[in-house]
Amino acid sequence: MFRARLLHPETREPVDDCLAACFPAPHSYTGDDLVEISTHGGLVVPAAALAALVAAGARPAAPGEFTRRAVLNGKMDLLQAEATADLIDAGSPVQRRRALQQLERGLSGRLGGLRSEILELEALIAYDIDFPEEDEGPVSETTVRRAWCVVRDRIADLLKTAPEGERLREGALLVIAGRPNVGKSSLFNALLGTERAIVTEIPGTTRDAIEAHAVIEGFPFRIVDTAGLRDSGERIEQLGIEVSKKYLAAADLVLFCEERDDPSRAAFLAQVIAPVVVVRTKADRPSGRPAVGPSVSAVTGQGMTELRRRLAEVAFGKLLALGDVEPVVTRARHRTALERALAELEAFWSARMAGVDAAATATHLRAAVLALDELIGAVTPDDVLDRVFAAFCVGK
Ligand SMILES: Nc1nc2c(ncn2[C@@H]2O[C@H](COP(=O)(O)OP(=O)(O)OP(=O)(O)O)[C@@H](O)[C@H]2O)c(=O)[nH]1
Ligand SMILES: [Mg+2]
Repeated sequence: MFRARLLHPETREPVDDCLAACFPAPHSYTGDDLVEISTHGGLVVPAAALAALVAAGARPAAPGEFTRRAVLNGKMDLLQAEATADLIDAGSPVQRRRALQQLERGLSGRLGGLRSEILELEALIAYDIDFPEEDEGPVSETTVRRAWCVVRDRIADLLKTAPEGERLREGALLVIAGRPNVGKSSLFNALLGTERAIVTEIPGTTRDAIEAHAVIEGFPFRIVDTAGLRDSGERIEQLGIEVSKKYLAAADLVLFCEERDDPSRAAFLAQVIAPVVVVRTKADRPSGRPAVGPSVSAVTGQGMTELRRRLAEVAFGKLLALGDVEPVVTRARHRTALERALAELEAFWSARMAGVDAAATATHLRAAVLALDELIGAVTPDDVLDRVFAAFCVGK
């Protein structure tokens, strides 16, 4: 790192007194020779510095270009590159911890292990390939079957983390529903910790769905407050109710609010596909019969801790049970690659059972390895790289 005077290459006019840090290859972020120039801030100086650099032959980087170069130069794999983007975008503690774990090769390591296991399985059947006429090779069928089962189950287990893993990147869509005036907006505000939605004693106050981000027990949620569900002749309210129904269809989970036993609850539950948490609202008020689910009060805060825990459990129960060490797949790209690997492993066994010769069955194992290699980024077609880095911002 040294102090330098930045001159315009043509006019030789001094542009700034700046700091330059040199990172010689291969020890830089990208693996190339890299110089980082820190100029004074403001509007004019950085723009003039950039103009001088462009005049000297530089060009602005494309979105994600630095990380893309790092991948191509073998400084990190594709999963680590995705984790870099996830770490920057993280909006909740669990997202940050997961991204960091992936950046530290948690998922890459697991996939590398699976890859070796498939290659070992291929080695086990090598004798059958070399001596197809022999009945019984030196490796028993039980050994082959056990090795196959282990790797297949491990891939299937990893795939099971995909629904909640993908939800972790997007935030779980939590839709608050119930009859008018039961306290939905009050609960929405209480979960957000700010007075975002309007609350009044008039039924039908919320006309349109309102969406906001919130962190519950460290997990990301997108919470939607909706118009209370009822048969309304009023046009705007009716439109709001239609919007509520659309959100309900897309929900990851639904928080159904009722002030007392709601006779419409059963009909409502029958229509919703997502898991539903039923809460009794306004718990600070004396009520008749005991509640079916948890009771909460948006006014006193009673029951809110239990409710938060319950919501995190319903939306992210599998991840909670896994803990922080087990790797998780968080993108559709991961899921489809693992599905391909799993399908090839299944095809391998069916072919073997059908008496297909060993050399032909081995092509399925190689295809499974290729699917994992593409996932890790060991062999990466350009269009895959394009898709991964399209989501990056400039300068990363
Ligand atoms: N005592 C008490 N009153 C509450 C509580 N939650 C909401 N209320 C009151 O109940 C009324 C309705 O609250 P909202 O949060 O607007 O209810 P809503 O379900 O959003 O109503 P709509 O938008 O009309 O469907 C307001 O007068 C609130 O002050 C609570 O926990 N305790
Ligand atoms: Mg409301």
